Amino acid sequence: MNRFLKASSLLLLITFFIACKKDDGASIEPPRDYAEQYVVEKAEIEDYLRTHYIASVDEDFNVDLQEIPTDGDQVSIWDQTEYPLQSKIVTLDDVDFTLYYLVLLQGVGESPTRADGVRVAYRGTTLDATQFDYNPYPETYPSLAGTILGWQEIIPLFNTGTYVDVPDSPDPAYFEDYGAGVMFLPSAYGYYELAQVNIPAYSPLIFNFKLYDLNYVDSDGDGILNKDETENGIDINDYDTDGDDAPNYLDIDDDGDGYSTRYEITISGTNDVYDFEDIPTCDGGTIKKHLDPNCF
Ligand SMILES: [Ca+2]
Ligand SMILES: [Ca+2]
Ligand SMILES: [Ca+2]
Repeated sequence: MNRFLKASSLLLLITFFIACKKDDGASIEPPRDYAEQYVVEKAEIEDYLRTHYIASVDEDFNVDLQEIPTDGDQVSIWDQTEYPLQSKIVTLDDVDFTLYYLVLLQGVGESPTRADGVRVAYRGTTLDATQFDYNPYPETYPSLAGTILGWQEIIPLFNTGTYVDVPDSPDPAYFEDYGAGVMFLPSAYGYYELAQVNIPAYSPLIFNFKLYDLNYVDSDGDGILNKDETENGIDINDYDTDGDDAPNYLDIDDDGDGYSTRYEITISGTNDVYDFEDIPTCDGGTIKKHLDPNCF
């Protein structure tokens, strides 16, 4: 997707210069209202799900989605039961969005947070089946936070796979039992008003993706991995111990007591920090001390 971001910047620049040449002083059209635009796209996405079917899923979980022909008896993506259609409700600017997705395989390993590194392969298409990107081999992204919002919401619902490298075998190593799925995203969770190569502005996007591997990240460098900056499956964006609007994974003083988390979890007399599980509670306390504003 970096490629797209670059392409997008270039495109913006070109568009800007063309716009300037054509009509000096003309203002750039503001992005459309999320709620209004989503009404249109939700209908488009649901129509797609009711008029297309899963023609095939191969052994590498590459999916072929096709339009149901007139008088065809294929069962739509919406109605089929082999890969029951799933959805996740998310909120952006007070608008609730339904992100539809299919689980082709859950995966057996770990799940990333929205700010962890991932190794993925994917194919991206628009609803009219235009392929705008295709990366069939494992590609590394240092953080999901640098990708579109839809990836940040859906990929963490899957698990990584197992790396298989047979010693002395000339065959390349590979992954098995990895998470694989399909996501159907409204454009607010893609590129919205920013047109990309082969993606017009306000295009819903379909990604067929595989999650092979992940790399846990410590975004705020406080010594605690993002995955441990929350609990009970709460999205790391929504976990904010001191309520200062900086979620713990981006807050260097999680409990807001004036002592940095790193200081609080450093083992006395050393420069090392405790493993997360070993961070002590305060005397008589029940929560780890970096989350307890009553001590440090
Ligand atoms: Ca951290
Ligand atoms: Ca905070
Ligand atoms: Ca603190």
